[in-house]
This record gives sequence, structure tokens and C-alpha cells, in this order.
Amino acid sequence: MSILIKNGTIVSDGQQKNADVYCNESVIKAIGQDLEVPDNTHIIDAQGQYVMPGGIDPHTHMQLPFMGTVATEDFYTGTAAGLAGGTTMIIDFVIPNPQQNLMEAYHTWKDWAEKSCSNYSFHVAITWWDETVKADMKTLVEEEGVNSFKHFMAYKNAIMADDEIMYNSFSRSLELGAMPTCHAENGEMVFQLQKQLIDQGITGPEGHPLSRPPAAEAEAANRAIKIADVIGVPVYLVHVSTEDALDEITRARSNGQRVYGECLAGHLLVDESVYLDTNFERAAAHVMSPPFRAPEHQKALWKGLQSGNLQTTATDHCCFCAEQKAAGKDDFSKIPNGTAGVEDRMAVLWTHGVSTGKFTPEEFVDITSSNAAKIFNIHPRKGSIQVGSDADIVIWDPELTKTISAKTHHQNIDFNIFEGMEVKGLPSYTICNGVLKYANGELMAEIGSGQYIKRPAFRSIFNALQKQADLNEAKSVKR
Ligand code: DUC
Ligand code: ZN
Ligand code: ZN
Repeated sequence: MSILIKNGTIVSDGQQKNADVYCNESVIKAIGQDLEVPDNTHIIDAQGQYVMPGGIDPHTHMQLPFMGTVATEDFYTGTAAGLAGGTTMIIDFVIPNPQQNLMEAYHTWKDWAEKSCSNYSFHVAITWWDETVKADMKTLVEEEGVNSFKHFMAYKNAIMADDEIMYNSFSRSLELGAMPTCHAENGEMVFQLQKQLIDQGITGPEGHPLSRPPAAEAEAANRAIKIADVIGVPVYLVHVSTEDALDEITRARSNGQRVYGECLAGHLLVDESVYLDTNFERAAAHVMSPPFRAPEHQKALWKGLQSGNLQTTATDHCCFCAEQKAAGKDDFSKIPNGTAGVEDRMAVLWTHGVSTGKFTPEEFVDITSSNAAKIFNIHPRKGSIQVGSDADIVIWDPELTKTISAKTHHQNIDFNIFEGMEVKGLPSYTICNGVLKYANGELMAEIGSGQYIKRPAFRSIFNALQKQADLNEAKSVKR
């Protein structure tokens, strides 16, 4: 399929430009005016619209087996919903059980993900440590294109990584040129608080945020950042939800440390009052970790994105329906953690970010696509409209409107945390690998048409870090 996008405004790499874009054989072949294209080229008129890199959601959990159940959204339905919202790539998580062989878990997830109809890639979680884990990390980086490893600092007695695991895995990541990432919440604190609250008779969803206070996130963020600093490796904190954790990131960055922060569309727009809803189903539908927070944290997160101390936006898309959430009817700590958003992320960020003047369209592209591509080392193949980049493109109509609802969304979940929200600014077309996948409300998402995207090891950042470490060592020997 070849496609010519005419008359649109390209937004990419910090610039806007009026030019046509020609895609063929899954890449962008030409950008300019009056392009000569073959007769059978499909022409899209993008007059009055923006032509932007397709969204990259760097944090999803399709069909995750978690807390005794399995997320309802699989790699097909989830990536299709993403395409309907302008997202052309997800980075999901392989999460081995403690003691499970990493490669076995990786291949299990890889098989599940073959159904994807957008592009996909994996972070791999390090949930335990031994010499086989160390060896498999190398195989994953050098042969499978995995350049990031995830550490859950919460979920004690399940997938939690303690300091020993983190120290070993961060050190190995530095050797391999891979990025350590962290879910920063102090798992021991959460575990103790959950027990205390249940003992006090606080068993409903209102106990969920009480068991995961901002201090638990700040402590873990600080610990992850300090471990990374001692080792001299960059670190990426997923779903930063509090001003306190953001402050840790800001301080480290102002000291010259390479620390990156992600925030979720949900954390920006939903506050903790949802847990006080007396309807169990509605309150439980919002149970995710970290929880939704008080409005002052939301304000801080917006500013974190505006200042550049947070660089990416994601969703932590992890769908559990009412009957699954009911497992925690008598004990909030048993409610499967997770909410959806892969379809809505870009529209809610445009509506509340660009339309309010917080972000320019260029900055919107950075926080929804390009920054993730840069941080995870696939730019400019992804996250850019350039000749030679993959043809993953969203044509964005700033005038299109809709009211978000679980009744009409494509996501395979019975609830939407943005229910009733009016959004203005939506995709009119989504192109992935040079193929039209969504056009004016119609989804043409063929099962299995997505591609696994290998992400190469980081060379330049890690070489610079190595040089710095060597110089420091040489200086200390001289002294
Ligand atoms: N948080 C969630 O809410 N769900 C999946 C995993 C996580 O860390
Ligand atoms: Zn998490
Ligand atoms: Zn997650």
C-alpha cells in the first residue's frame, strides 16, 4: 500500500511544517510539495489537520496474569483500541514469576503478542536473581532487542524486587547498555499498612490509597535513584504519581543524574476522591497502583511534564472487569490492580494539555511519542516524521469531538475512568507500518499485522558513563 497525505501540517522534532508525506513499503519515502507518486497511491486530504508520529505508549499490560486473574484486554483487542486512539506502538512487560526462567517467560509473552495489530516491544521484569538471570539479560539485550529491565519495588511475596536484586540488575544493565526501570513504591510499607487497615476494619476500596501513601512512593523513588547513582546507570521511573517522587527526580536531574520519569494520563486527570464512592464496583474499578492522588499531586505532575522533569506519558493499561474486581469485595488488597486508557491517552492529553495552552502541538508529540522513542532508543525510526522513519503516523483533527464512554470505546473492559469526559482533538486516520488501520471511526485492524520492534542497546550514553566512571577511578587512584 502506498499513501500520500496531502495538505496537512507536519508536527515532528520540535517543528511544524506544511508539506505532503508519501509512504511506501512501511516507511516514509518522501516529504515535500507536489510529490510525484504512482497512480494507485491512496490519497488522504489532511487539510486543517496535524500529521504527527503515531503515539507510543511505553507502559501497558495486555493479558497480564496478575493477582489471581488475567487482564481481559489481549494483545489484539488492546492494540486495536490503541490504533483507534492514534497509538501505533506499545511497550508491554514480560513479568517472569520469581524463579521462572527469563527466556521462557519472554517467549510466552512473545507468543501472546503475535496477535498484535500495532507495533510492540517488551521491557522484561527482573523478579529474582541468580547467574541464569544475569546470562539471560545478555541474551535478551544482544539477541532479542530488549534494552530495558523493570523492577517492581512493590508487590511483596509476589514479584517485588529487593535492593539486592536491584543492585545486581542495575549493575548488569550498565554492562549491557540497558535501561533499568522501576515501579517505585516501598512494598514492605504497603504490606504492613494493608494489614493494619484490614485489622482496623477498613476493608473497602477507600483503604487502597491509605495503604499506599505518597511517602511510600517517594522513599522508593529516592532509593532507586540513589542505587542508580552509585552504580552510574540511568534510571526510568514508571507512573510517577506524586509531587514527592517528582521532587526526587527533579533534584537528581539538577545534580546531573540521568533520571527519567513517566506519568499516566489517569494520574493527571483522576483524583483520589473516586475511592470514596460508596458503590463498590465504581470505586474498585479505579483500584490501580500507585493509586489516584490528591489534586495537588495532579498539578505537580502537569508542571513536571511542562518543565521536562517528566518526559513521557503512558497508561499502565491493565484491564479487569467488575466480576474480577469483586475478588476484593471484603478486602481491598485483593482487588486486582489495574485500569484502562490506551485508547484515550492522546485525546485526553490534547484536550487538557494542548487546548488549555499547557503544551504546544510540538510538545504534545514529544510527550506522547518522540521522548519515549528517544529514551528507549528507537528514534528516529519511531517517534518522528522524517524520510526513512517507519510510516507510523496519526492524522490529528483538532476539531473532532466525542464523549468518552465504556459503551462506545474499543477497549475490552466494562469501565472507563474518563467516562463522560468531552474531548476535542482526535485521530481521523491512523497509519501503522504504512497501512491504514483506522479511518474516520472505522477500525481496520488485522489480527497479527503488528511488528515486534527490537530496541538496540544504548551505546553512546553508556560509553559516556563508562568514560566518566573510568576518569573518576583514575583520579581516586592518583590521590
Ligand atoms: N499497577 C497496576 O495498577 N496494575 C498492574 C501493575 C501495576 O504496577
Ligand atoms: Zn507499576
Ligand atoms: Zn504497570
